[in-house]
Amino acid sequence: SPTETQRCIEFLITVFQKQGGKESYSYTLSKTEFQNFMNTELGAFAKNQKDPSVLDRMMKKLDLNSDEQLDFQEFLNLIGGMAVTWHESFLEVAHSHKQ
Ligand SMILES: [Ca+2]
Repeated sequence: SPTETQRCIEFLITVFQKQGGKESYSYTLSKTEFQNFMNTELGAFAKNQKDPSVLDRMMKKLDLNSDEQLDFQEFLNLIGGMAVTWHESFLEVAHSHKQ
């Protein structure tokens, strides 16, 4: 049976394909699909952004080849970036508890 890590990778692929399949290109996220993904899957993050152009700017930054679609690699940069941010905030919390 798959390990937790394998399941986690598989899950990311499923989430990406499910979201990406809503418009014509199955294996990329359009701007609408990206916004939809952020609002449904990362709603807490999206709600904290008072400025609605934040998601626009994020999309532009993530779309490395500027084709206005996020492919799986570009999507993983988003997940990776969030993981690093969350990891750092865990470290900060752990650190502040020590003092
Ligand atoms: Ca792209």
